[in-house]
Amino acid sequence: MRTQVAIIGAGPAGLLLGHLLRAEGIDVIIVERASSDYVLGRIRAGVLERTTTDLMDRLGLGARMHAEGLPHDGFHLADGERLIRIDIAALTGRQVMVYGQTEVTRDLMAAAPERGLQIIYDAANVALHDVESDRPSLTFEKDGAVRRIEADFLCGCDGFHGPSRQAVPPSVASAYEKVYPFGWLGILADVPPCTHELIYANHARGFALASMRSETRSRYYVQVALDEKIEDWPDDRLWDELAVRLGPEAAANLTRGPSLEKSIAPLRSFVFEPMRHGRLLLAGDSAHIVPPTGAKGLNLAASDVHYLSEALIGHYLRNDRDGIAGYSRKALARVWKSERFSWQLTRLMHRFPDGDAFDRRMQVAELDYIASSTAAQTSIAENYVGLPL
Ligand code: RFL
Ligand code: PHB
Repeated sequence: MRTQVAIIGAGPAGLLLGHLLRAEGIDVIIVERASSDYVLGRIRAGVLERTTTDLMDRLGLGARMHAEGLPHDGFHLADGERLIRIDIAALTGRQVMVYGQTEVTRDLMAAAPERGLQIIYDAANVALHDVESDRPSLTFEKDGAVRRIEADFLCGCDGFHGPSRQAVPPSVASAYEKVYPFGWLGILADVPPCTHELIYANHARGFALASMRSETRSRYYVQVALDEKIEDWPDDRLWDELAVRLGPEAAANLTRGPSLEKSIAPLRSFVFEPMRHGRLLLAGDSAHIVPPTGAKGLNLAASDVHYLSEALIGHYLRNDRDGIAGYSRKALARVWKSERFSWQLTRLMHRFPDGDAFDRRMQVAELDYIASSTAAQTSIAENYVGLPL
């Protein structure tokens, strides 16, 4: 098989990129290790920046998102005593959209056949070849046979554990990493959310987040130690813990119900540089990870894909070679700013097992400052809604 662009991974980064290239008539094949059901079964991001919703609109795929998604004007930081509202709409003139990654993925998947976007699911042992040459290729196994796809470019959209990043020789790359000493235990349940807006709570027993997917489906998280297991957290224990950590106001409105999904995710910050090596281009979680506290992971994948699609479209439609050469620098400038914001909010809102009394006083002082300063709230708001492209 031969194509212009071969994409590894059919998560949001790969699907968005595939659609943006197809919209300009560029030939694309996506190769995905998992099945489509497996991809849709993963419960992840819930908050979309305008940059992400704009991409869906540009593709003409935003109708269901606008009909079913919930535009939010603000969110809250809770510190055990008070709720600090960050009025993102008043402070930035922008909103965020609460619409699950699962739904974004579903919309992109559903539109693939009619737009000529070929996705090969259940592709085992994907391997990248000759990325430093003008004729890169990838191989994979499907239905007992080994297949090869030759392409002009390979795009690594295969998440943190995929093979693309490994195809960049360590001698030309740098990786920066911070692993946090805790994870998030998430629960999804068909119960109405306890508040209209998200609450990020710093409580003595650890962080908690009240989020949602719709008026009837809630998503909550609690900070847990890395050695904790799902079995340690029957639904009742989790609801009790949320009621304590989110504070009395939220607890009074907390509707309990059986979990549809429960999982633990470790938290890390990670950046891999550069995001291009020869004809291999990385986008999304394959190149960087943020802790979920700032709701930035999916949105960063979308902004990478915006820059990468511009570069590839310039290459094919305008014979512009500079776009590809400049992709990594452009994408990383935005990545590092999101890394900073996600790290700062994570540090502010969690209880660190190795934190001392001084660290705690710093959190209290920072929350006090945020509560009393429009400048501080504006800084948080403009990062939360997403920095300009
Ligand atoms: P994905 O979604 O991991 O997709 C990668 C795809 O590549 C496939 N793959 C392979 N395919 C072929 N061969 C291989 N060898 C392969 N190995 C892997 C995988 O099967 C998969 O289909 O990466 P992508 O597309 O870069 O998208 C990134 C986002 O998924 C991620 O950043 C967000 O989910 C992060 N995130 C959040 N982001 C936000 O913007 N807002 C949020 O509110 C938010 N909340 C979250 C989150 C992530 C979380 N977890 C579980 C990590 C909340 C949580 C709990
Ligand atoms: C979610 O709803 O899954 C969610 C919302 C906000 C975050 C992280 C996750 O910061």
